[in-house]
Amino acid sequence: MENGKISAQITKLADLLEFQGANSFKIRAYRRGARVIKDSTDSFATLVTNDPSQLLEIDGIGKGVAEKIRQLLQTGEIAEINEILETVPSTVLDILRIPGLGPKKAAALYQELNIQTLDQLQAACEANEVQQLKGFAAKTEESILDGITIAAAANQRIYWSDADDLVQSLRTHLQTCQAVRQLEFAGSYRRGRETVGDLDILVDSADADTVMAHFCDYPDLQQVIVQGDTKMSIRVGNSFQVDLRVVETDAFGAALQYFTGSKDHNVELRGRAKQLGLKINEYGVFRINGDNETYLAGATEADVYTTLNLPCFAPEIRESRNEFAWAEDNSIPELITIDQIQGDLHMHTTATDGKASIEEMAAAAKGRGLKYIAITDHSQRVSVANGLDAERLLQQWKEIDRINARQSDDFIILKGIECDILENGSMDLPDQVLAQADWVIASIHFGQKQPGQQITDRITGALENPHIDIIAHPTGRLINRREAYAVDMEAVFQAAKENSKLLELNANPVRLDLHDIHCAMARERGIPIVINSDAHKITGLDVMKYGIKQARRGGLTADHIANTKSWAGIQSLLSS
Ligand code: DGT
Ligand code: CA
Ligand code: CA
Ligand code: ZN
Repeated sequence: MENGKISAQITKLADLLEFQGANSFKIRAYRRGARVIKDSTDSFATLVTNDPSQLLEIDGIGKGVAEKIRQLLQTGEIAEINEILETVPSTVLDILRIPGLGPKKAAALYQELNIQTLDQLQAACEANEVQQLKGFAAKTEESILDGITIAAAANQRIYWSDADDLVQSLRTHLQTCQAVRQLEFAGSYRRGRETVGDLDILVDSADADTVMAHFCDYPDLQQVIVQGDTKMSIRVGNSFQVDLRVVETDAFGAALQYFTGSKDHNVELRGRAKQLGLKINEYGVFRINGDNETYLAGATEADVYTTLNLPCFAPEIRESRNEFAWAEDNSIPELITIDQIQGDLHMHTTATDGKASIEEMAAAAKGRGLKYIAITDHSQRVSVANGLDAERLLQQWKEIDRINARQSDDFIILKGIECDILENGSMDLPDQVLAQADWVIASIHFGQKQPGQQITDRITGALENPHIDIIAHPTGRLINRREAYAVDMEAVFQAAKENSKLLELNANPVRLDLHDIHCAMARERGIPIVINSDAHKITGLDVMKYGIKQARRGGLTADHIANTKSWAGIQSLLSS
Protein backbone atom coordinates (compact mmCIF):
# COMPACT_ATOMS: atom_id res chain seq x y z
CA MET A 1 0.00 0.00 0.00
CA GLU A 2 1.28 3.43 -0.95
CA ASN A 3 1.97 6.05 1.71
CA GLY A 4 -0.64 8.33 0.12
CA LYS A 5 -3.37 5.74 0.68
CA ILE A 6 -2.36 5.11 4.28
CA SER A 7 -2.29 8.84 4.95
CA ALA A 8 -5.73 9.36 3.40
CA GLN A 9 -7.25 6.67 5.62
CA ILE A 10 -5.77 8.17 8.78
CA THR A 11 -7.11 11.60 7.73
CA LYS A 12 -10.54 10.12 7.16
CA LEU A 13 -10.47 8.65 10.65
CA ALA A 14 -9.51 12.06 12.07
CA ASP A 15 -12.36 13.74 10.17
CA LEU A 16 -14.90 11.25 11.40
CA LEU A 17 -13.68 11.47 14.98
CA GLU A 18 -13.91 15.23 14.77
CA PHE A 19 -17.51 14.92 13.66
CA GLN A 20 -18.21 12.73 16.66
CA GLY A 21 -16.62 15.34 18.93
CA ALA A 22 -13.83 13.03 20.06
CA ASN A 23 -10.81 14.15 22.08
CA SER A 24 -9.10 16.94 20.12
CA PHE A 25 -5.66 15.85 21.29
CA LYS A 26 -6.19 12.46 19.69
CA ILE A 27 -7.49 14.05 16.47
CA ARG A 28 -4.45 16.30 16.22
CA ALA A 29 -2.16 13.32 16.68
CA TYR A 30 -3.85 11.51 13.78
CA ARG A 31 -3.62 14.58 11.56
CA ARG A 32 0.06 15.04 12.32
CA GLY A 33 0.70 11.36 11.66
CA ALA A 34 -1.16 11.52 8.35
CA ARG A 35 1.05 14.37 7.21
CA VAL A 36 4.27 12.66 8.24
CA ILE A 37 3.25 9.52 6.32
CA LYS A 38 2.31 11.49 3.21
CA ASP A 39 5.59 13.39 3.17
CA SER A 40 7.81 10.42 3.95
CA THR A 41 10.15 9.09 1.29
CA ASP A 42 10.27 5.68 2.98
CA SER A 43 7.55 3.18 2.27
CA PHE A 44 5.57 2.63 5.45
CA ALA A 45 4.38 -0.70 4.07
CA THR A 46 7.97 -1.90 3.73
CA LEU A 47 8.85 -0.52 7.14
CA VAL A 48 6.03 -2.40 8.84
CA THR A 49 6.86 -5.62 7.01
CA ASN A 50 10.48 -5.40 8.10
CA ASP A 51 10.06 -4.30 11.69
CA PRO A 52 6.82 -2.74 12.96
CA SER A 53 8.52 -1.47 16.12
CA GLN A 54 10.44 1.04 13.95
CA LEU A 55 7.21 2.97 13.47
CA LEU A 56 7.36 4.44 16.93
CA GLU A 57 10.83 5.82 16.32
CA ILE A 58 9.51 8.13 13.61
CA ASP A 59 8.95 11.70 14.70
CA GLY A 60 5.23 12.46 14.60
CA ILE A 61 4.04 8.84 14.75
CA GLY A 62 2.53 8.10 18.14
CA LYS A 63 1.26 4.82 19.55
CA GLY A 64 -2.31 5.39 18.33
CA VAL A 65 -1.28 6.17 14.76
CA ALA A 66 1.22 3.29 14.68
CA GLU A 67 -1.50 0.87 15.72
CA LYS A 68 -3.84 2.08 12.98
CA ILE A 69 -1.10 1.82 10.34
CA ARG A 70 -0.34 -1.77 11.37
CA GLN A 71 -4.01 -2.66 11.28
CA LEU A 72 -4.52 -1.04 7.89
CA LEU A 73 -1.55 -2.85 6.38
CA GLN A 74 -2.47 -6.21 7.88
CA THR A 75 -6.21 -6.17 7.23
CA GLY A 76 -6.59 -3.61 4.45
CA GLU A 77 -8.83 -1.39 6.57
CA ILE A 78 -9.14 0.53 9.82
CA ALA A 79 -11.87 -1.10 11.91
CA GLU A 80 -12.70 2.13 13.74
CA ILE A 81 -13.61 3.86 10.46
CA ASN A 82 -16.10 1.11 9.67
CA GLU A 83 -17.50 1.29 13.17
CA ILE A 84 -18.07 5.03 12.92
CA LEU A 85 -19.56 4.68 9.44
CA GLU A 86 -22.19 2.34 10.86
CA THR A 87 -23.73 5.34 12.58
CA VAL A 88 -22.46 8.24 10.46
CA PRO A 89 -22.92 8.58 6.68
CA SER A 90 -19.64 9.30 4.92
CA THR A 91 -21.15 12.32 3.15
CA VAL A 92 -20.99 14.31 6.41
CA LEU A 93 -17.28 14.67 5.69
CA ASP A 94 -18.20 17.23 3.01
CA ILE A 95 -20.26 19.17 5.54
CA LEU A 96 -17.36 19.27 7.97
CA ARG A 97 -15.29 21.10 5.39
CA ILE A 98 -17.58 24.13 5.27
CA PRO A 99 -15.71 27.05 6.80
CA GLY A 100 -17.27 28.22 10.07
CA LEU A 101 -19.26 25.05 10.57
CA GLY A 102 -17.49 23.11 13.30
CA PRO A 103 -17.98 19.43 14.05
CA LYS A 104 -20.43 20.28 16.84
CA LYS A 105 -22.81 22.15 14.55
CA ALA A 106 -22.42 19.50 11.85
CA ALA A 107 -23.40 16.86 14.39
CA ALA A 108 -26.45 18.88 15.49
CA LEU A 109 -27.58 19.25 11.87
CA TYR A 110 -27.27 15.55 11.40
CA GLN A 111 -29.02 14.59 14.62
CA GLU A 112 -31.84 17.14 14.52
CA LEU A 113 -32.55 17.46 10.79
CA ASN A 114 -30.86 14.32 9.47
CA ILE A 115 -28.78 16.46 7.12
CA GLN A 116 -26.26 14.20 5.43
CA THR A 117 -25.22 15.99 2.25
CA LEU A 118 -24.33 19.48 1.08
CA ASP A 119 -27.46 19.56 -1.10
CA GLN A 120 -29.69 18.71 1.85
CA LEU A 121 -27.96 21.37 3.91
CA GLN A 122 -28.44 24.00 1.24
CA ALA A 123 -32.15 23.11 0.90
CA ALA A 124 -32.66 23.24 4.67
CA CYS A 125 -30.98 26.66 4.89
CA GLU A 126 -33.06 27.98 2.01
CA ALA A 127 -36.23 26.71 3.72
CA ASN A 128 -35.09 28.49 6.92
CA GLU A 129 -35.21 25.22 8.85
CA VAL A 130 -31.70 25.52 10.18
CA GLN A 131 -32.26 28.76 12.11
CA GLN A 132 -34.91 27.00 14.22
CA LEU A 133 -32.27 24.78 15.78
CA LYS A 134 -30.74 25.65 19.13
CA GLY A 135 -27.45 27.47 18.63
CA PHE A 136 -28.24 28.49 15.06
CA ALA A 137 -29.44 31.95 14.03
CA ALA A 138 -30.65 33.45 10.77
CA LYS A 139 -27.13 34.78 10.38
CA THR A 140 -25.61 31.33 10.80
CA GLU A 141 -27.88 30.12 8.07
CA GLU A 142 -26.62 32.86 5.76
CA SER A 143 -23.02 32.14 6.54
CA ILE A 144 -23.59 28.43 5.94
CA LEU A 145 -25.00 29.25 2.49
CA ASP A 146 -21.94 31.41 1.79
CA GLY A 147 -19.79 28.61 3.14
CA ILE A 148 -21.34 26.10 0.74
CA THR A 149 -20.44 28.36 -2.17
CA ILE A 150 -16.93 28.86 -0.82
CA ALA A 151 -16.49 25.15 -0.14
CA ALA A 152 -17.53 24.38 -3.70
CA ALA A 153 -15.05 26.96 -5.01
CA ALA A 154 -12.38 25.86 -2.54
CA ASN A 155 -12.62 22.35 -3.88
CA GLN A 156 -11.40 23.72 -7.17
CA ARG A 157 -7.69 23.98 -6.65
CA ILE A 158 -6.37 25.13 -10.02
CA TYR A 159 -3.35 23.77 -11.85
CA TRP A 160 -0.12 25.59 -11.14
CA SER A 161 0.20 26.35 -14.85
CA ASP A 162 -3.21 28.11 -14.85
CA ALA A 163 -2.26 29.99 -11.70
CA ASP A 164 0.92 31.07 -13.47
CA ASP A 165 -1.06 32.48 -16.40
CA LEU A 166 -3.28 34.37 -13.96
CA VAL A 167 -0.21 35.67 -12.12
CA GLN A 168 1.26 37.09 -15.33
CA SER A 169 -2.00 38.88 -16.06
CA LEU A 170 -2.38 40.27 -12.51
CA ARG A 171 1.27 41.31 -12.46
CA THR A 172 0.89 43.23 -15.70
CA HIS A 173 -2.18 44.98 -14.31
CA LEU A 174 -0.70 45.85 -10.90
CA GLN A 175 2.61 47.06 -12.27
CA THR A 176 0.93 49.98 -13.96
CA CYS A 177 -0.05 51.35 -10.54
CA GLN A 178 2.30 54.21 -9.58
CA ALA A 179 1.89 53.53 -5.86
CA VAL A 180 3.37 50.01 -6.15
CA ARG A 181 7.02 49.88 -5.09
CA GLN A 182 7.55 46.09 -4.94
CA LEU A 183 5.27 43.27 -5.96
CA GLU A 184 5.47 39.52 -5.25
CA PHE A 185 3.19 36.51 -5.49
CA ALA A 186 3.56 34.37 -2.37
CA GLY A 187 1.72 31.28 -1.06
CA SER A 188 1.55 27.86 -2.66
CA TYR A 189 2.03 29.48 -6.06
CA ARG A 190 5.52 30.62 -5.11
CA ARG A 191 6.30 27.24 -3.58
CA GLY A 192 5.36 25.66 -6.88
CA ARG A 193 2.71 23.28 -5.54
CA GLU A 194 1.08 21.35 -8.38
CA THR A 195 -2.27 22.94 -7.55
CA VAL A 196 -3.03 26.33 -6.05
CA GLY A 197 -5.97 27.08 -3.72
CA ASP A 198 -5.78 30.87 -3.89
CA LEU A 199 -3.23 33.51 -4.84
CA ASP A 200 -1.51 35.67 -2.23
CA ILE A 201 -0.20 38.98 -3.52
CA LEU A 202 2.11 41.25 -1.53
CA VAL A 203 2.63 44.86 -2.43
CA ASP A 204 5.12 47.27 -0.92
CA SER A 205 3.46 50.68 -0.92
CA ALA A 206 2.87 53.70 1.28
CA ASP A 207 -0.57 54.18 -0.24
CA ALA A 208 -2.77 51.14 0.31
CA ASP A 209 -5.96 52.90 -0.80
CA THR A 210 -4.60 53.67 -4.25
CA VAL A 211 -3.24 50.15 -4.66
CA MET A 212 -6.53 48.56 -3.61
CA ALA A 213 -8.56 50.83 -5.87
CA HIS A 214 -6.28 49.86 -8.75
CA PHE A 215 -6.64 46.18 -7.83
CA CYS A 216 -10.44 46.54 -8.08
CA ASP A 217 -10.03 47.79 -11.64
CA TYR A 218 -8.66 44.42 -12.71
CA PRO A 219 -10.60 43.70 -15.91
CA ASP A 220 -11.56 40.16 -14.94
CA LEU A 221 -12.77 41.06 -11.43
CA GLN A 222 -15.85 39.10 -10.44
CA GLN A 223 -16.51 40.09 -6.84
CA VAL A 224 -14.89 41.88 -3.90
CA ILE A 225 -15.14 39.44 -0.99
CA VAL A 226 -13.74 41.64 1.79
CA GLN A 227 -11.80 44.87 2.01
CA GLY A 228 -9.92 46.24 5.02
CA ASP A 229 -7.37 49.04 5.52
CA THR A 230 -4.41 47.21 4.03
CA LYS A 231 -5.78 43.94 2.74
CA MET A 232 -8.55 42.68 0.55
CA SER A 233 -9.78 39.55 -1.16
CA ILE A 234 -11.42 39.37 -4.54
CA ARG A 235 -12.69 36.72 -6.92
CA VAL A 236 -11.52 36.77 -10.49
CA GLY A 237 -12.53 34.84 -13.57
CA ASN A 238 -14.39 31.71 -12.66
CA SER A 239 -14.65 32.48 -8.90
CA PHE A 240 -10.96 32.08 -8.10
CA GLN A 241 -9.86 33.89 -4.94
CA VAL A 242 -6.98 36.35 -4.87
CA ASP A 243 -5.75 37.92 -1.61
CA LEU A 244 -3.86 41.20 -1.63
CA ARG A 245 -1.88 42.68 1.25
CA VAL A 246 -0.17 46.05 1.26
CA VAL A 247 2.83 46.43 3.58
CA GLU A 248 5.60 48.91 4.31
CA THR A 249 9.09 48.49 2.88
CA ASP A 250 10.71 47.41 6.13
CA ALA A 251 8.17 44.59 6.50
CA PHE A 252 8.07 43.45 2.88
CA GLY A 253 10.59 40.62 3.27
CA ALA A 254 8.99 39.41 6.49
CA ALA A 255 5.54 39.41 4.89
CA LEU A 256 6.87 37.65 1.81
CA GLN A 257 8.45 35.00 4.01
CA TYR A 258 5.32 34.60 6.14
CA PHE A 259 2.81 34.43 3.31
CA THR A 260 4.97 32.16 1.19
CA GLY A 261 4.67 29.57 3.93
CA SER A 262 4.21 26.74 4.09
CA LYS A 263 2.38 26.95 7.36
CA ASP A 264 4.40 24.04 8.74
CA HIS A 265 7.64 25.67 7.62
CA ASN A 266 6.57 28.84 9.45
CA VAL A 267 5.70 26.93 12.61
CA GLU A 268 9.20 25.41 12.65
CA LEU A 269 10.71 28.84 12.00
CA ARG A 270 8.84 30.44 14.90
CA GLY A 271 10.12 27.72 17.22
CA ARG A 272 13.69 28.37 16.14
CA ALA A 273 13.27 32.11 16.59
CA LYS A 274 12.02 31.51 20.12
CA GLN A 275 15.08 29.44 20.98
CA LEU A 276 17.22 32.42 19.94
CA GLY A 277 15.19 34.77 22.13
CA LEU A 278 13.61 36.27 19.02
CA LYS A 279 10.12 36.67 17.69
CA ILE A 280 9.10 36.37 14.03
CA ASN A 281 5.86 37.37 12.38
CA GLU A 282 4.67 38.96 9.14
CA TYR A 283 6.11 42.34 10.26
CA GLY A 284 9.66 41.30 10.98
CA VAL A 285 12.10 39.59 13.30
CA PHE A 286 12.27 41.17 16.76
CA ARG A 287 14.48 40.79 19.83
CA ILE A 288 12.50 40.48 23.04
CA ASN A 289 13.81 42.30 26.11
CA GLY A 290 11.20 42.09 28.84
CA ASP A 291 8.35 44.19 27.54
CA ASN A 292 10.44 45.74 24.77
CA GLU A 293 10.71 44.53 21.22
CA THR A 294 13.52 45.66 18.95
CA TYR A 295 13.09 45.33 15.19
CA LEU A 296 16.04 43.43 13.75
CA ALA A 297 15.08 42.55 10.18
CA GLY A 298 12.21 42.40 7.71
CA ALA A 299 13.03 44.35 4.55
CA THR A 300 14.15 41.30 2.60
CA GLU A 301 13.55 37.61 2.98
CA ALA A 302 17.29 36.98 3.06
CA ASP A 303 17.59 39.35 6.05
CA VAL A 304 14.87 37.44 7.85
CA TYR A 305 16.52 34.05 7.39
CA THR A 306 20.01 35.37 8.08
CA THR A 307 18.86 36.82 11.38
CA LEU A 308 17.69 33.33 12.33
CA ASN A 309 21.05 31.84 11.23
CA LEU A 310 19.38 30.06 8.36
CA PRO A 311 19.92 30.06 4.59
CA CYS A 312 17.29 31.69 2.40
CA PHE A 313 15.60 28.43 1.36
CA ALA A 314 14.24 28.16 -2.18
CA PRO A 315 10.44 28.49 -1.85
CA GLU A 316 9.92 25.04 -3.41
CA ILE A 317 11.46 23.26 -0.43
CA ARG A 318 9.70 25.21 2.32
CA GLU A 319 7.43 22.34 3.28
CA SER A 320 9.02 21.35 6.58
CA ARG A 321 10.20 18.09 5.05
CA ASN A 322 14.01 18.08 4.86
CA GLU A 323 15.03 21.70 4.57
CA PHE A 324 15.93 22.32 8.22
CA ALA A 325 17.96 19.10 8.45
CA TRP A 326 19.76 20.09 5.25
CA ALA A 327 20.51 23.52 6.67
CA GLU A 328 21.95 21.94 9.80
CA ASP A 329 24.49 19.77 8.00
CA ASN A 330 25.11 22.33 5.29
CA SER A 331 23.75 20.15 2.52
CA ILE A 332 21.06 22.28 0.93
CA PRO A 333 20.79 20.95 -2.62
CA GLU A 334 21.50 23.26 -5.52
CA LEU A 335 18.15 22.78 -7.19
CA ILE A 336 17.85 22.13 -10.91
CA THR A 337 17.22 25.12 -13.19
CA ILE A 338 15.77 25.02 -16.69
CA ASP A 339 18.92 26.26 -18.42
CA GLN A 340 20.67 23.06 -17.28
CA ILE A 341 18.38 20.91 -19.43
CA GLN A 342 20.11 19.73 -22.61
CA GLY A 343 17.52 17.52 -24.26
CA ASP A 344 13.90 16.46 -24.38
CA LEU A 345 13.31 12.75 -24.79
CA HIS A 346 9.56 12.40 -25.26
CA MET A 347 7.51 14.02 -28.03
CA HIS A 348 5.03 13.19 -30.75
CA THR A 349 4.70 14.19 -34.40
CA THR A 350 2.09 14.17 -37.15
CA ALA A 351 2.91 10.50 -37.67
CA THR A 352 0.61 9.84 -34.70
CA ASP A 353 -1.33 12.39 -32.64
CA GLY A 354 1.15 15.28 -32.78
CA LYS A 355 0.59 18.52 -34.69
CA ALA A 356 4.08 19.19 -36.06
CA SER A 357 6.55 17.29 -38.23
CA ILE A 358 9.88 15.86 -37.08
CA GLU A 359 11.77 18.77 -38.60
CA GLU A 360 9.45 21.35 -37.09
CA MET A 361 9.82 19.79 -33.63
CA ALA A 362 13.59 19.66 -34.08
CA ALA A 363 13.82 23.29 -35.15
CA ALA A 364 11.64 24.38 -32.24
CA ALA A 365 13.75 22.39 -29.76
CA LYS A 366 16.94 23.87 -31.19
CA GLY A 367 15.40 27.32 -30.88
CA ARG A 368 14.86 26.59 -27.18
CA GLY A 369 18.54 25.82 -26.73
CA LEU A 370 18.30 22.03 -26.66
CA LYS A 371 21.07 19.81 -28.05
CA TYR A 372 19.09 16.63 -28.71
CA ILE A 373 15.53 15.31 -28.85
CA ALA A 374 13.93 11.91 -29.18
CA ILE A 375 10.96 11.41 -31.46
CA THR A 376 8.70 9.03 -29.55
CA ASP A 377 5.40 8.51 -31.28
CA HIS A 378 2.82 6.02 -30.05
CA SER A 379 2.90 2.33 -30.90
CA GLN A 380 0.17 0.51 -32.84
CA ARG A 381 -2.10 -0.45 -29.92
CA VAL A 382 -2.96 3.23 -29.42
CA SER A 383 -5.08 3.19 -32.55
CA VAL A 384 -7.04 6.35 -31.66
CA ALA A 385 -3.73 8.17 -31.98
CA ASN A 386 -2.87 6.35 -35.21
CA GLY A 387 -0.08 4.44 -33.41
CA LEU A 388 2.84 3.12 -35.45
CA ASP A 389 3.26 -0.50 -36.47
CA ALA A 390 6.75 -1.88 -37.11
CA GLU A 391 6.72 -0.94 -40.77
CA ARG A 392 5.71 2.69 -40.33
CA LEU A 393 8.12 3.02 -37.40
CA LEU A 394 11.07 1.74 -39.44
CA GLN A 395 10.14 4.21 -42.18
CA GLN A 396 10.06 7.05 -39.70
CA TRP A 397 13.51 6.08 -38.46
CA LYS A 398 14.86 6.15 -42.01
CA GLU A 399 13.47 9.64 -42.36
CA ILE A 400 15.19 10.66 -39.10
CA ASP A 401 18.47 9.28 -40.47
CA ARG A 402 18.03 11.42 -43.56
CA ILE A 403 17.23 14.55 -41.54
CA ASN A 404 20.18 13.99 -39.21
CA ALA A 405 22.49 13.56 -42.21
CA ARG A 406 21.34 16.92 -43.58
CA GLN A 407 22.04 18.77 -40.31
CA SER A 408 25.10 20.94 -40.37
CA ASP A 409 25.42 21.29 -36.59
CA ASP A 410 25.71 18.83 -33.68
CA PHE A 411 21.99 18.68 -32.94
CA ILE A 412 20.83 15.05 -32.61
CA ILE A 413 17.40 13.64 -33.39
CA LEU A 414 17.10 10.25 -31.74
CA LYS A 415 15.09 7.39 -33.15
CA GLY A 416 12.62 6.58 -30.42
CA ILE A 417 9.23 5.09 -29.70
CA GLU A 418 6.69 5.29 -26.89
CA CYS A 419 5.82 1.62 -26.81
CA ASP A 420 2.74 0.44 -24.95
CA ILE A 421 3.01 -2.21 -22.28
CA LEU A 422 0.02 -4.37 -23.20
CA GLU A 423 -2.53 -5.67 -20.71
CA ASN A 424 -0.79 -9.05 -20.51
CA GLY A 425 2.61 -7.46 -19.86
CA SER A 426 4.07 -8.04 -23.33
CA MET A 427 5.31 -5.14 -25.44
CA ASP A 428 3.31 -3.70 -28.32
CA LEU A 429 6.23 -4.07 -30.76
CA PRO A 430 8.62 -7.01 -31.22
CA ASP A 431 11.98 -6.96 -29.42
CA GLN A 432 13.84 -7.12 -32.70
CA VAL A 433 12.28 -3.76 -33.69
CA LEU A 434 12.86 -2.15 -30.29
CA ALA A 435 16.48 -3.30 -30.50
CA GLN A 436 17.06 -0.94 -33.42
CA ALA A 437 15.87 2.17 -31.58
CA ASP A 438 18.15 4.73 -29.94
CA TRP A 439 15.64 5.26 -27.15
CA VAL A 440 12.64 3.26 -26.01
CA ILE A 441 9.98 4.60 -23.68
CA ALA A 442 7.54 2.10 -22.21
CA SER A 443 4.18 3.30 -20.99
CA ILE A 444 0.73 2.15 -20.05
CA HIS A 445 -2.42 3.40 -21.75
CA PHE A 446 -4.64 0.32 -21.40
CA GLY A 447 -5.61 -1.83 -18.44
CA GLN A 448 -4.96 1.07 -16.07
CA LYS A 449 -7.41 -0.27 -13.52
CA GLN A 450 -5.73 -3.63 -13.05
CA PRO A 451 -5.05 -4.77 -9.49
CA GLY A 452 -1.79 -3.64 -7.91
CA GLN A 453 0.25 -6.80 -8.35
CA GLN A 454 -0.72 -7.18 -12.00
CA ILE A 455 0.01 -3.63 -13.08
CA THR A 456 3.19 -3.52 -11.00
CA ASP A 457 4.41 -6.71 -12.70
CA ARG A 458 3.77 -5.15 -16.10
CA ILE A 459 5.92 -2.14 -15.27
CA THR A 460 8.73 -4.03 -13.55
CA GLY A 461 8.65 -6.54 -16.42
CA ALA A 462 9.20 -3.71 -18.88
CA LEU A 463 12.10 -2.45 -16.79
CA GLU A 464 13.68 -5.89 -17.08
CA ASN A 465 13.44 -5.83 -20.88
CA PRO A 466 16.95 -4.94 -22.13
CA HIS A 467 15.60 -2.82 -25.00
CA ILE A 468 13.60 -0.48 -22.77
CA ASP A 469 15.25 2.61 -21.32
CA ILE A 470 12.58 4.38 -19.32
CA ILE A 471 9.00 4.27 -18.04
CA ALA A 472 6.92 7.32 -18.97
CA HIS A 473 4.45 8.91 -16.52
CA PRO A 474 5.01 5.98 -14.14
CA THR A 475 1.87 6.29 -11.97
CA GLY A 476 -0.65 7.41 -14.62
CA ARG A 477 -2.33 9.93 -12.37
CA LEU A 478 -3.98 13.03 -13.83
CA ILE A 479 -4.18 15.82 -11.27
CA ASN A 480 -7.78 16.59 -10.24
CA ARG A 481 -9.01 14.03 -12.78
CA ARG A 482 -7.75 10.50 -12.37
CA GLU A 483 -6.13 8.47 -9.59
CA ALA A 484 -2.76 6.80 -10.05
CA TYR A 485 -2.64 3.12 -11.04
CA ALA A 486 -2.55 0.78 -8.08
CA VAL A 487 1.17 0.42 -8.78
CA ASP A 488 3.68 -0.42 -6.05
CA MET A 489 6.24 2.31 -6.65
CA GLU A 490 8.73 0.79 -4.24
CA ALA A 491 8.90 -2.25 -6.55
CA VAL A 492 9.22 0.03 -9.59
CA PHE A 493 12.12 1.92 -8.00
CA GLN A 494 13.82 -1.34 -7.16
CA ALA A 495 13.44 -2.72 -10.68
CA ALA A 496 14.71 0.55 -12.17
CA LYS A 497 17.71 0.44 -9.87
CA GLU A 498 18.57 -3.21 -10.53
CA ASN A 499 18.35 -2.79 -14.29
CA SER A 500 20.04 0.65 -14.53
CA LYS A 501 16.93 2.18 -16.01
CA LEU A 502 15.52 5.68 -15.83
CA LEU A 503 12.15 7.05 -14.76
CA GLU A 504 10.32 9.96 -16.32
CA LEU A 505 9.02 13.07 -14.67
CA ASN A 506 6.40 13.98 -17.23
CA ALA A 507 6.24 17.79 -17.23
CA ASN A 508 2.69 18.11 -18.55
CA PRO A 509 1.05 20.30 -15.86
CA VAL A 510 -1.91 17.93 -15.57
CA ARG A 511 0.37 14.92 -15.14
CA LEU A 512 3.48 16.01 -13.23
CA ASP A 513 4.14 12.32 -12.88
CA LEU A 514 6.27 11.49 -10.87
CA HIS A 515 5.02 13.77 -8.11
CA ASP A 516 7.37 15.57 -5.74
CA ILE A 517 7.62 12.87 -3.06
CA HIS A 518 8.30 10.21 -5.70
CA CYS A 519 11.05 12.46 -7.08
CA ALA A 520 12.59 12.60 -3.62
CA MET A 521 12.32 8.81 -3.34
CA ALA A 522 14.06 8.32 -6.68
CA ARG A 523 16.78 10.70 -5.55
CA GLU A 524 17.39 8.74 -2.36
CA ARG A 525 17.48 5.46 -4.23
CA GLY A 526 19.89 6.76 -6.85
CA ILE A 527 17.55 6.43 -9.84
CA PRO A 528 18.12 9.11 -12.50
CA ILE A 529 15.07 11.06 -13.59
CA VAL A 530 14.41 12.39 -17.08
CA ILE A 531 12.16 15.44 -17.27
CA ASN A 532 10.22 15.25 -20.53
CA SER A 533 7.68 17.52 -22.17
CA ASP A 534 5.66 14.78 -23.95
CA ALA A 535 4.95 17.58 -26.44
CA HIS A 536 2.25 17.02 -29.04
CA LYS A 537 2.90 20.37 -30.73
CA ILE A 538 5.66 22.96 -30.81
CA THR A 539 4.44 24.98 -27.83
CA GLY A 540 4.09 21.69 -25.93
CA LEU A 541 7.88 21.87 -25.50
CA ASP A 542 7.39 24.81 -23.14
CA VAL A 543 5.85 22.71 -20.36
CA MET A 544 9.40 21.73 -19.38
CA LYS A 545 9.34 24.57 -16.81
CA TYR A 546 6.51 22.90 -14.87
CA GLY A 547 8.52 19.71 -14.62
CA ILE A 548 11.49 21.72 -13.36
CA LYS A 549 9.34 23.20 -10.55
CA GLN A 550 8.18 19.76 -9.53
CA ALA A 551 11.73 18.39 -9.58
CA ARG A 552 12.87 21.29 -7.38
CA ARG A 553 10.12 20.45 -4.90
CA GLY A 554 11.55 16.94 -4.80
CA GLY A 555 14.98 18.37 -3.95
CA LEU A 556 16.54 17.32 -7.26
CA THR A 557 19.74 18.84 -8.61
CA ALA A 558 21.31 18.60 -12.06
CA ASP A 559 23.12 15.48 -10.84
CA HIS A 560 19.83 13.67 -10.37
CA ILE A 561 18.41 14.59 -13.77
CA ALA A 562 19.71 12.56 -16.69
CA ASN A 563 18.80 15.05 -19.40
CA THR A 564 21.13 17.67 -17.96
CA LYS A 565 23.83 15.45 -19.47
CA SER A 566 24.83 14.99 -23.10
CA TRP A 567 23.25 12.13 -25.03
CA ALA A 568 26.49 10.18 -24.55
CA GLY A 569 26.22 10.85 -20.81
CA ILE A 570 22.75 9.35 -20.73
CA GLN A 571 23.89 6.28 -22.61
CA SER A 572 26.61 5.67 -20.07
CA LEU A 573 24.03 5.89 -17.27
CA LEU A 574 22.00 3.20 -19.00
CA SER A 575 24.90 0.82 -19.42
CA SER A 576 26.30 1.26 -15.89
P1 DGT B 1 -3.28 27.25 -0.89
O1 DGT B 1 -3.73 28.65 -1.03
O2 DGT B 1 -4.26 26.36 -0.22
O3 DGT B 1 -2.83 26.64 -2.19
O4 DGT B 1 -1.97 27.21 0.06
P2 DGT B 1 -1.14 28.41 0.69
O5 DGT B 1 0.08 27.83 1.27
O6 DGT B 1 -0.97 29.52 -0.28
O7 DGT B 1 -2.06 28.86 1.93
P3 DGT B 1 -2.83 30.20 2.25
O8 DGT B 1 -3.22 30.95 1.03
O9 DGT B 1 -3.94 29.79 3.17
O10 DGT B 1 -1.82 31.04 3.12
C1 DGT B 1 -0.65 31.58 2.56
C2 DGT B 1 0.48 31.43 3.51
O11 DGT B 1 0.26 32.22 4.69
C3 DGT B 1 0.71 30.03 4.04
O12 DGT B 1 1.45 29.22 3.15
C4 DGT B 1 1.44 30.31 5.30
C5 DGT B 1 0.84 31.57 5.79
N1 DGT B 1 -0.20 31.27 6.79
C6 DGT B 1 -1.53 31.28 6.59
N2 DGT B 1 -2.17 30.95 7.72
C7 DGT B 1 -1.23 30.69 8.64
C8 DGT B 1 -1.26 30.31 10.01
O13 DGT B 1 -2.30 30.10 10.62
N3 DGT B 1 -0.06 30.16 10.64
C9 DGT B 1 1.12 30.37 9.98
N4 DGT B 1 2.26 30.20 10.64
N5 DGT B 1 1.18 30.73 8.72
C10 DGT B 1 0.03 30.89 8.04
CA1 CA C 1 -2.69 30.64 -1.28
CA1 CA D 1 -4.67 33.00 0.82
ZN1 ZN E 1 3.67 10.44 -25.00
